[in-house]
Amino acid sequence: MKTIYNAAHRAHQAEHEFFRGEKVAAFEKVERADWVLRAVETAKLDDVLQPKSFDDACIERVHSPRYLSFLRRAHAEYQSLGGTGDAFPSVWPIRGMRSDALPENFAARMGLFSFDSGTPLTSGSWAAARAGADCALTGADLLSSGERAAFVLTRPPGHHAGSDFFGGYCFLNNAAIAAQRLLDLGCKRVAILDVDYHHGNGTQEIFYGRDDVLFVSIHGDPITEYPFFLGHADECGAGDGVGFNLNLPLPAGASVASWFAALETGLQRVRGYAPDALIVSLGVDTFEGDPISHFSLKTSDYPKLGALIESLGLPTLFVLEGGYAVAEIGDNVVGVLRGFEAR
Ligand code: SP5
Ligand code: ZN
Repeated sequence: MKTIYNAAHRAHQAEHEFFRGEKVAAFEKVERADWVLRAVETAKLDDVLQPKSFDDACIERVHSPRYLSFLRRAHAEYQSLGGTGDAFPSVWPIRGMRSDALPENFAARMGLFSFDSGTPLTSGSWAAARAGADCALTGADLLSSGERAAFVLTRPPGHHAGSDFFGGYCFLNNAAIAAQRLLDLGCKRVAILDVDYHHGNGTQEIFYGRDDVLFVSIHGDPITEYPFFLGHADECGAGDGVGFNLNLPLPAGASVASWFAALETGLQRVRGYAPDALIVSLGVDTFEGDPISHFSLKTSDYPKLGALIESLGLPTLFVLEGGYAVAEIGDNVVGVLRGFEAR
């Protein structure tokens, strides 16, 4: 399968994040994509393509215009106020406060449009994320023109970003943007299977009230795991979306066998939905050596995951999400892709 690569990802280079009051090296770093690209090339997967350029209208199908206009200028605005380095939010509109009124104050808007302080907003965040969205859109167009599968190799990741907020290292929801593009190009139903260790709260939020996108996620139980405030098993959708959201949380430390059992449940639900296309939010932070996660998949488990996804027989777009064990991220991601192709 072809890879669509976001060369502009390099513009997003966080200096640090915070852990227990300390500045620690950012986990979501440039080398992640380098390792994946190297593994794609070593495996001779297929061509590596640059993305085409898409109009902002394609992104506004998923993200609100006021969020996008904030994000596009946010770091420049921060700098113009004397801010140095990466920008972090510090104040949020919690329950009982208003998020409809747009504040003038920059710090207030940082908080309005985010849900954590773990996502450094860098001078290159917009450029990198926007190019990533172009990769996702290019991938959707490839499926639409008849490709069986494609791989969107991009960072920063996307699945924690919602219609009008960033967080969890994510700014633009690449998987959601691709799903909406497929619908706009004629698909009636699209399924998103999210196998990242963390619940894809942004993707869930974007499609929660809709029946034209099925969201299925296997993840660490939010009772102990990030993003904590979404991803429980009883979240089934709302309104037209009831029955089209399936969360399969597993306790931190869950076995590989229980993970694959949850995957089987998720795949059954996707089969029952009979979508026209599948998008896989492909995080490999389920790996046993991941520095911030607590599942224990081994490198040899990833080809099996790819083969099981292939057995659905659907046009499939893989979109890179998390995975922070950089030395192994390439083999793990490409293991999934090769497992898909080998069947
Ligand atoms: C896309 C994705 O995988 N986002 C994950 C965001 C997780 N953010 C919280 C990270 C908390 C890191 N804790 C450090 C533990 C060091 N032992
Ligand atoms: Zn993750």
